[in-house]
Amino acid sequence: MKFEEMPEKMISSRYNEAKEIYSSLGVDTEKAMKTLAGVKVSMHCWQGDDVGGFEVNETGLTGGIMATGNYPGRARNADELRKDAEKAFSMFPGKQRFNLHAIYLESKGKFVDRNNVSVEHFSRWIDWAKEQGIGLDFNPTFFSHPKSSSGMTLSNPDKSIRKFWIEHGVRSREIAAEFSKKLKDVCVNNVWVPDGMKDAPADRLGPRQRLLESLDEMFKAKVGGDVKDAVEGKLFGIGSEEYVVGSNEFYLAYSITKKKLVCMDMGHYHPTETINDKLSAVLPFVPELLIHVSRPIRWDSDHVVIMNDDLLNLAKEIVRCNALGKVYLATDFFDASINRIGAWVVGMRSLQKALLFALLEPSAILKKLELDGKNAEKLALSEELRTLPYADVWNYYCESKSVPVGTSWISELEDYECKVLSKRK
Ligand code: RNT
Ligand code: ZN
Repeated sequence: MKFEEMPEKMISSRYNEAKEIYSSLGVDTEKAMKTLAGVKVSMHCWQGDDVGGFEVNETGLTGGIMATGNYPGRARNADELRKDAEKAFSMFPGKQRFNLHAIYLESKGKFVDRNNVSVEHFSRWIDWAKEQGIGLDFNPTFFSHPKSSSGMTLSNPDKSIRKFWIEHGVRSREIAAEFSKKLKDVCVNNVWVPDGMKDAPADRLGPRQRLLESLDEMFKAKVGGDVKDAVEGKLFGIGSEEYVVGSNEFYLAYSITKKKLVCMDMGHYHPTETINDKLSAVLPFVPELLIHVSRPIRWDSDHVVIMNDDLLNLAKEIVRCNALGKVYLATDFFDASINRIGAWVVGMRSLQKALLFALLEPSAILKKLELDGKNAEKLALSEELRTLPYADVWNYYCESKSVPVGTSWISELEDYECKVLSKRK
């Protein structure tokens, strides 16, 4: 089936009507689009190849996370991954950012261990980012490695193993600093370690004390550039169901006392616990934070992000807290069972749509109703808002940014699959 583009005339006439409808509620659609255009989302590289990376001694994904599925067309090397990412970029509006993991190095066929990674292994990524006019973010990789097979890295009881991972962390911060300097942009460097235990530990405190010391050691070195170090906690992982050393409480306390960014991943809490309420609880204590935009289903399953209530509520909170300038947004999901470029684009477009929806909210009216004790009216208005023509504003926005409007990108996706992905055997 061919998904046709909406005629240009229809896009603008529908937009003009939507603009009037929003304006009657005191909402300026032009301003909303302008604000959205200023938001940069960091698209994660790892959806493109199921968190495999390009190390010479690739060991396969370990560390409490799992990509399931074997849909054909996975990027097999960095050139393919860059091409795929470019294709994805062409299907959502605006220049965004790209988020790399240390295992996405290019080492010319030579084995480079994690404690020896350096910016030279990412020089092609830097050149590409310059060509694309985008910033890069970074993540040290503390999983998929023989020295993480015990399930413990920075908190390992063995000092030499801790030292190895501290070195990796420092190398990664140096790479992030080079990204920042070479691209003249900020670089968020996010630390997530898989450390944990399957069953009840005899000692919960010891590993946490060791993690704390390792982190301090890792963050001690001054690396220059505009690097924002972040730490990401978690409730549980596969094989660390009972105990995760870097739990959410641990990192919230760490980030506040040590002035690091806390990273809240939407999938890292109890199954019914969402992060939208956490934003206003944390913001009074921190200048900035990182959010991993993901979608848990029954567990930290890292499903492709869609515009569900969790995402809308998060977007609304970011806007209502006036925190767009304080929150770094980074996607984090990996579905290997569907076209991977489709996964990227669905996630990115959904997040942008949710932000636009939030920016189109007449929040002043909602707040006033609440203050006046008119809570039925507040509820009624927020329900009616769901059916306002935000899609007409979204379509117009896509058109103005010269990217596919509405469903038409689905045909482009199929075309790329047929011409490029299906040729990868
Ligand atoms: C794992 C964390 C982490 C990873 C990436 C690949 O549970 O969410 O952010 O998904 O580092
Ligand atoms: Zn995450």
